[in-house]
Amino acid sequence: MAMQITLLILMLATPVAYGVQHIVGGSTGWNQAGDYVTWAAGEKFVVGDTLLFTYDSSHKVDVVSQADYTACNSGNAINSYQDGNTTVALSTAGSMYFICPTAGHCSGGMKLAVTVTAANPPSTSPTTPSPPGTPPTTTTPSPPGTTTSPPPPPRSNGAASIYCNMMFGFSVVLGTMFAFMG
Ligand SMILES: *[C@@H]1O[C@H](CO)[C@@H](O)[C@H](O)[C@H]1NC(C)=O
Ligand SMILES: [Cu+2]
Repeated sequence: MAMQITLLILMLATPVAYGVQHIVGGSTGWNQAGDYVTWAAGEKFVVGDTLLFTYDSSHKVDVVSQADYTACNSGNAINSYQDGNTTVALSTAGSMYFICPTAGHCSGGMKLAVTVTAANPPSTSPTTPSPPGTPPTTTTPSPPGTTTSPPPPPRSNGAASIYCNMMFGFSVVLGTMFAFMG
């Protein structure tokens, strides 16, 4: 029993780092066949997530400004990668822009804009109007100890809710223990 308690305490003490890795272009990857407008529209980018660009040596990844994204100009790139397997951390809320600097590729559509949202937006801010017709998101908490996680794991409401679920599980376990002891 002491073992289980130690494990639970360890779980609680471990900071929850829960970022989603977005493989740019999905199974297509980063190349001229990709449609990155459609791909990005189907993803939800949150601070703490990462992008993974996979590409061959005919391509690169340049991080650029919005203006250079629009103009397909790689002359002022903020960052440039060419290792073929590039992870970019989405560390701040806002927009990020990527283009392939190989001649003709960006203008042919090899460009990506992502909008990154804060990890824990205020849930009930009266000044934040929610989009019409959006149902409230309800995540069914799974009991602790359940290890049925299908890949990829569904995004929960964030670290806070995971923490809450864990705290809930913890108190249930403690309560049960004390019920048996007393
Ligand atoms: C590419 O990078 C990802 C994330 O760092 C890593 O998991 C994967 O093993 C890498 N793949 C190759 C082929 O290096
Ligand atoms: Cu390219």
